[in-house]
Amino acid sequence: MPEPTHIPANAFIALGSNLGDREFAIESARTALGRHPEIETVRCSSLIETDPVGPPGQGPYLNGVTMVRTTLSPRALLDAMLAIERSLGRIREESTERWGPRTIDLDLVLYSDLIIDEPGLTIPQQRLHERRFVMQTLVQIANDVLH
Ligand code: PH2
Ligand code: MG
Ligand code: MG
Repeated sequence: MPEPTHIPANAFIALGSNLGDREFAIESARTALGRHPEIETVRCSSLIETDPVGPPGQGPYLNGVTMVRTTLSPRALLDAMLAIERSLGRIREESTERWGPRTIDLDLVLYSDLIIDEPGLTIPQQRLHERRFVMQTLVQIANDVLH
């Protein structure tokens, strides 16, 4: 039996890339999200170039945020996002370094007004308000959301 369908929820997904064709990676991830039968794209921010936060010696990121409406649970949405990262060639070991460079990164930053703190799943995203590289594009499409 598939997981039961949930009441539709709004969620915000942050996308980032600083390796290879960054724009292609992010646009491909957005396309894959929208193609998922239980995910509907509501709004997309622009993509902006941001200075890397993390270890030195890595290139600038391209960052953006997508708002979706989904009947997936937070955990099932996260699993779908990780599957998209893998399908786009992200190798988790490409950087054993924390906050090292990555071909594509999808982070679940907000899911409805839920607060979740489980292994691998923290919503709202940790220190979201401090991450300018997320906030700068989140505010473009989340004008009615309070964190
Ligand atoms: N993601 C990180 C670490 N550092 N820096 C920028 N500018 N943009 C990111 O998306 C980013 C980062 C961890 O995922
Ligand atoms: Mg990230
Ligand atoms: Mg991530």
